[in-house]
Amino acid sequence: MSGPKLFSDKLISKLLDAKSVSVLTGAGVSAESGVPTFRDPGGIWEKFRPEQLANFDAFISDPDFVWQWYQHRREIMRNVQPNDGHYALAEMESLFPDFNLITQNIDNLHRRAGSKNIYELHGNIERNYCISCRKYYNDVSPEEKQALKCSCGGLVRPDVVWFGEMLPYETLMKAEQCAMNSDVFLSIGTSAEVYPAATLPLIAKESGAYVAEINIRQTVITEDLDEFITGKSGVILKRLTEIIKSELKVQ
Ligand code: BJW
Ligand code: ZN
Repeated sequence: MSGPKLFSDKLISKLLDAKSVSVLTGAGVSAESGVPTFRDPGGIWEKFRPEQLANFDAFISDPDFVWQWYQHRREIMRNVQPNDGHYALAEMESLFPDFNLITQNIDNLHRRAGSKNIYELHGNIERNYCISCRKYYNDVSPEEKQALKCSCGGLVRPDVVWFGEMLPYETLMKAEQCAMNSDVFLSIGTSAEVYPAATLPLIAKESGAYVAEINIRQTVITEDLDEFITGKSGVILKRLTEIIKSELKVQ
């Protein structure tokens, strides 16, 4: 394997011994695909404050504005492709006896890359549901410029988790179990500023896992973890997967 050393031998040996590996991904994992992050320079919240768009009150006070915002982001997400990081994570699923991908991303790129065991904490932008009867509307035309109305008369909203809303209960419980049971936990491309997702790497650490963070810059939790790996997740994850495969003698 050529090139500079990106991570420790300890991480490799922990991964080779691991029965259960879990990862938490955030917007940084999709940055190399061209999906804007939230809190980086040029990120989404530089133009719009979260409270303007990512909460229920904003939707109720101006449904069409919020709807158009999500239609715009759907357009971006439909036109991008998974990157090396998404593909590496999909491949990792077959390299470990138990591999869990917990994501805060709503962009569906992990699924498009082939990951199967996915826990989506903040929903999925491709789905919508009626706020009155919870009927789902998933094949909405990009041409729909106004917030859809359900057959029952209720407003149809994107199936994403806004500030002040509970995360899907079963998914969060499962994610917490994964964190508690993992031998190695990777926190990748997330600022770790949004709760409760941000507690998962810390839960894993408290439960005895070896916890590494992959990010282009340090975060608020870096100091609490075992290892910080600096760089783009696409590059790091591709390399990490190649090394694991070569050690395991997998083609
Ligand atoms: C790269 C890279 C590359 C870039 N490679 N890396 C005070 C204390 C504690 C909690 C709270 C509090 N006040 C309020 C709360 C609760 C609140 C919260 O956490 N607020 C904080 C901001 C303080 N949380 C909630 O409300 C949650 N619900 C909840 O707690 O329910 C219980 C409850 C209910 C009622 C009352 C009280 C409690 C819900 C959170 C929902 C978050 N929703 C969003 C929007 C989703 C829909 C949409 O997209 O429109 O989810 S917000 C946004 O942030 C989105 C993301 O999933 C989430 C996390 O962001 P992420 O992924 O980390 O992205 P960035 O941009 O922050 O970071 C990108 C990182 O990538 C950076 O570190 C870069 O360096 C890195 N990077 N390129 C590797 N190539
Ligand atoms: Zn309805």
